Amino acid sequence: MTSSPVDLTRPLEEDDPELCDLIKKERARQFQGLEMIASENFTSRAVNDCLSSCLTNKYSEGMVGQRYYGGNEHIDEIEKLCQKRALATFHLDPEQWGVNVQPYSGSPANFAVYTALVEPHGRIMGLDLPDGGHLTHGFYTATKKVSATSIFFESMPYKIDPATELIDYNKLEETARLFKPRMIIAGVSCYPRHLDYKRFREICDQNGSLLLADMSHVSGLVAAGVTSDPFQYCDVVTTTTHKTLRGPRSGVIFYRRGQKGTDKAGNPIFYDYEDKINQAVFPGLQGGPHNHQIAAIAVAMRQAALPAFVDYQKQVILNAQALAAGLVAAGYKVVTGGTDNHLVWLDLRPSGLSGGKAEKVLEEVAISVNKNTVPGDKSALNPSGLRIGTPALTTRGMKEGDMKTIVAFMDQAFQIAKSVQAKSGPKLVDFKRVLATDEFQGQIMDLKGKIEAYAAQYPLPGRPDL
Ligand code: DSN
Repeated sequence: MTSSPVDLTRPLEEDDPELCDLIKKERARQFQGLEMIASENFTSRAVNDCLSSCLTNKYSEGMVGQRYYGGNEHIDEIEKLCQKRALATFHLDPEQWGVNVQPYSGSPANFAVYTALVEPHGRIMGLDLPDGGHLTHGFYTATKKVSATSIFFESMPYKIDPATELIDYNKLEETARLFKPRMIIAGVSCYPRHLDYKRFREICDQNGSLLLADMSHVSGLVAAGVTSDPFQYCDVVTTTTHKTLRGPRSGVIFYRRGQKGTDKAGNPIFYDYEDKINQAVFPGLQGGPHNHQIAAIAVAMRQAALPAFVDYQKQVILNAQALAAGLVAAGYKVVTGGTDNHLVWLDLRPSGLSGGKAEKVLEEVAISVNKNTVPGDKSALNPSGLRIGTPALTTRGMKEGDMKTIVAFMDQAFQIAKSVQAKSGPKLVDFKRVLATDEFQGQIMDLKGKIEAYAAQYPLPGRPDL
């Protein structure tokens, strides 16, 4: 018996209606709700087009002009264009900075940098995870090395000063003097203030340490010139491309190149990061570059260099500040009292709610945020706060007035959460059980209806169908 050939030209809707239906449901969820996860955004139709293009078919291990496979003449042009745009978007001189656009995302980008520039079990310092750092900057507990950065390298966290809720640069300086790290990472996953890269540089110079900025969260703000600039002070800068930068899910590594200075005899000394980083990405850690992602980064970088992108990033910050101010006015505690960037860090301890319960109630009323530790939390498993971001809603066109409305929605959700907790007691499992009862589902559905009607006023970019 012969089988009938699969029609490889059918659109998803016809080829796989079951899967297509799930994607449509997710698109509807994104459209109907309020996406306020600080690391998320809505990318453009043009970026989506690259991601679903023929570029996904091609293997191209190696660098531009030096591939291990044939047929890469167009891929080379695409990767070159992406590199050129990435450097231009961040106002970098190609004589002084190079860029690798092949990392699959931020975690592989960071690991490639450590692999390239820190010897195995070499020392790394990053902001502690419970204080707003990222897993890839190192994380371990009393019983477990959680992050691969802590398994394969020796990581030492620096922390936030509990009194100011700001990075404790003095303490970092003191610890770095003792620990003598090979690399210090200036980077955050949840921190609402500008980073002092100059101070990081000074501490690095005191100890012969390299300075890596992981600007993933704020790279869109950096491109727009509305936050502090890591390139002025850092040796290497990594970023994801899908957060404030509003591109595809991917990662990029910028590294210094060219002349570093002169030795005592007056001979030039050159940076040696380029080959080490390129070789750590491939063949060290990755196989073929994801060319559809690289093309999509090129598109996003072009968009990020347009004047409208500066307006967008300014609005992202204005919205976050309006959100923070509204929450404070409504009686909530915002870590550091406000924000300079795209996120608000909410401490729910004074409100008597946990991050998990608040996240759950907001999810039920179609507001997506994530629970997050706050300074002083004892366990990363039971965080006391929320991280709330404005990049995605700003992309949909929302402004400060909308943030006021959203604060009112959130306040109503938190009041429901408090009533639920009064009945359920402290355990999350009991909280979820009581929340699911008719008594509370009526209030939840009512609020959800209002929020979905509100969100639906704002268009969603990207493909109109999927
Ligand atoms: N998941 C991203 C974030 O939310 O910050 C980074 O891994």
